[in-house]
Amino acid sequence: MSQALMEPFSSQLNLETGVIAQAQIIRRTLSDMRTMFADRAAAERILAEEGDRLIYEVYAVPLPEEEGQILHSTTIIYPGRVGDEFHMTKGHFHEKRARAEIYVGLAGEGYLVLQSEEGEVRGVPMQRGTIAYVPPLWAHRTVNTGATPFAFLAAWPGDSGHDYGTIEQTGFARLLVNRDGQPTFVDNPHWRR
Ligand code: S6P
Ligand code: ZN
Repeated sequence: MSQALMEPFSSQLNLETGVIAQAQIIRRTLSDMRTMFADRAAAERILAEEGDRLIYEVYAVPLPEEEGQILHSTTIIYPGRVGDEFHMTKGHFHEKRARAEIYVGLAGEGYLVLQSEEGEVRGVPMQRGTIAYVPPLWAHRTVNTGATPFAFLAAWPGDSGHDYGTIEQTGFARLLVNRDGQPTFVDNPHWRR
C-alpha cells in the first residue's frame, strides 16, 4: 500500500511557558466546565461576581488524527481554585481505550489524575522534568496544585480519539482539594458510576 509522503516539520516550544508558536489554541473557561467542579455553587458565584475565568489552554500542533501519526500539544493550567478544588482539565478516556499517552512536565506543579473504568483513582505528582505515563485504559485529567501556571507536553497516537462524555456524566471518584495549604485527595460527593 502506498501512502502520500508528508513533509517533515518542526515546531517551536517555549520550555519556560509551554507555549507552542503557530499552534491551534483551545481555551477552556469556567463557563465551559461549570458542572465539573464539585462545588457548583462556588462556580456559579464566581461567574456571577467575577465573570468568566480562563482555566486552561491547549496549544496543539495541527496533524491529521489518523493511525500512524503522533499527535502532540501542550497544556497550560492557570493557578486557582473553585471552592476548595484546584483548577484542572476536563479529563477524558481515549475513545480507543487501548491507546496510551506520555506527558512531560515543563513548568509549575500539579498532578496527573487517572481513573479506570471501574472507578479506581491514581495520582501522579508532576513538575518540570517529570515524564508521566498514561497507560492504556485509564481516563486522565491534570490538576494545577501550585501558585503558578502548570504546563506540560503531551504525545499520543493519532487514532486514539477522545471520549469526554463518560467523565462528564460520572466525574472522577476523587478530587484534589486544598486542605490547610496541602493538595489532598477527597471523595467526590457527586461521584456516580
Ligand atoms: C490529549 C491529551 C491532552 C489533553 C489536554 C486538555 O489526549 O490528554 O493534550 O487534551 O491536557 O485536557 P482535556 O481533557 O480537556 O482534553
Ligand atoms: Zn489523552
